[in-house]
Amino acid sequence: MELNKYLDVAPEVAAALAAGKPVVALESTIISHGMPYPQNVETALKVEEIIRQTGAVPATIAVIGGRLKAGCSKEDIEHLGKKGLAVTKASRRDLAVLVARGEDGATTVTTTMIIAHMAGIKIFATGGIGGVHRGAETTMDISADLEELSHTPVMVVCAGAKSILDLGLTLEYLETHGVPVIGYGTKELPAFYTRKSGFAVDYEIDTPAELAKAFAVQQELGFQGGMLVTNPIPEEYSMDPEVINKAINDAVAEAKAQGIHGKETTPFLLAKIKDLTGGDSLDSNIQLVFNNARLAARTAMELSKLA
Ligand code: PSU
Ligand code: MN
Repeated sequence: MELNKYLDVAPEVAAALAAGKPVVALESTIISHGMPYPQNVETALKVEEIIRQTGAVPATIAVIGGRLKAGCSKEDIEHLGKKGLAVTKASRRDLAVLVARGEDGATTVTTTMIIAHMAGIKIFATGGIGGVHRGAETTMDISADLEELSHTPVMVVCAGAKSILDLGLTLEYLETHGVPVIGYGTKELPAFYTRKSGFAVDYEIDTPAELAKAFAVQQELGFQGGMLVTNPIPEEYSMDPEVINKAINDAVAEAKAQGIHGKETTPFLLAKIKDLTGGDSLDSNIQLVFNNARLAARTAMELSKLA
């Protein structure tokens, strides 16, 4: 495949892809905007280590000095984590200008999928995806992540979505756009901090081999879209639903009162929830990312056997 002239694939990632070995993409908004320094850097490096230990090659994705990176160095990750909120949160509409100007960007689920696909990476692990926000019937605030899932062929392994979103409308949107929503070992959509949401997923799948098979068939059918795998947070790290739901409701009310909108909404809500739960939510967040990285790596290994 001819690679995009703005893309740098790290040597280790390029070698793995050329040899048909498993590779797992990781996003960088979670580093710059999702967690405080230094836990963000520690977590990002640990996630890479977990993927390696499982048997795949990690590729943290970001925009550094206007270059699209499929595979960040340790220094890149340290840079993104230290610079934090000063790194532009980069969605699809931001990429061209950031590259043209030679700037940095922290990639969301959307842009991580885009760059992963450019590089030839098929599986991506993260924490939570964006979705249809509560009140979207008036604000029209719907994450570009859903649109990307509808037309970019990358499997996204996440812990569901936070109920800062309207989970029911998020599922409706994904249905309309033809994105399969899979529960890993569950029939219920997990709600990030908790294993349950009250909403059903489309299919329960119980093994990485079956996940890989479903994704391979989707590609062989010539479908261009992605697949969303929702992996419940391990029981021991899941939060008390009452505590977390109160924090989420308070955060949503505060965002409304302060008139927060646009791309600031999600980072504002995430930071507020962390304040309100005194850091307990950060610990859960870190653990669920580890759990998703493991599943993504195991699935990438199964997928590489099918190719
Ligand atoms: N939801 C989370 N954690 C996150 C994000 C969303 O629970 O870190 C980040 C991801 O990078 C996601 C982005 O792609 O926020 C979505 O932002 P928006 O809602 O502005 O599209
Ligand atoms: Mn939005």
